[in-house]
Amino acid sequence: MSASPNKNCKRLFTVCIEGNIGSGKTTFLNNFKANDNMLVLQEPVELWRDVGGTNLLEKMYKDPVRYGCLFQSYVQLTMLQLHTQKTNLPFKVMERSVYSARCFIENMKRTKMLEKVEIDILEQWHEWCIQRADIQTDLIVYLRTSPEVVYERMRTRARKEEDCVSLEYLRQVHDVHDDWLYNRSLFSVPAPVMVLDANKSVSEMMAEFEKCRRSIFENRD
Ligand code: DCP
Repeated sequence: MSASPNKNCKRLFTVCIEGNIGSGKTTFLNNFKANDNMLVLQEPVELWRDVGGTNLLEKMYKDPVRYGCLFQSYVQLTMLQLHTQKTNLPFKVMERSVYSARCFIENMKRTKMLEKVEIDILEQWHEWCIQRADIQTDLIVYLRTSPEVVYERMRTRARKEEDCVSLEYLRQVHDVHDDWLYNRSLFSVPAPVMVLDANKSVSEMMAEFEKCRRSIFENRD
């Protein structure tokens, strides 16, 4: 772990779980469901798969040039909806965030997948969310993995939309996350970052989860 959460914080304490595709965010997040003082918000992948009957995730992978911008714009909306979901509980734990949505936009920029004007608009939306929306975050948990490990996991889980996702693409997505949260050389980091080695097996990750959970509770009270 490389950081502690903000101390003495009595308002809602928000944690975002981040990491590459297949890094184990959902499994890690689900462990928090045993705590009845936490609102646990899974990433809205199901919404992306069914936008009024259209599987936008599938369209994005099949034709990223045509649908990449539209998809990322919808991701930003649905993530913003999670950030702003009200609760009376003291803790909110989210899978991904508006912040990491920027990683995918950055990758589309690096690989020249989108037109400059599309990137400009997505970045303006992102900037507006960061500056104006109530998306305050207290801790980022970065499930750091190697691209080879997540590639194997992704093949094993066999989500049909991800059939065409290559190891090369996972390397790109890894590099953007690492530049952002590990090397700290990309866009700004909105909260302290806890880096966990998520190449570990599910059972080994339980110990990491316990450390993380304790640290969140200890640092809030
Ligand atoms: N995705 C994307 N752009 C985003 C967010 C997600 O293209 N801004 C894609 C990548 C995946 C799918 O959506 O194909 C879900 O990705 P996540 O990494 O967010 O979720 P996973 O289900 O892979 O997470 P994990 O396996 O870590 O639980």
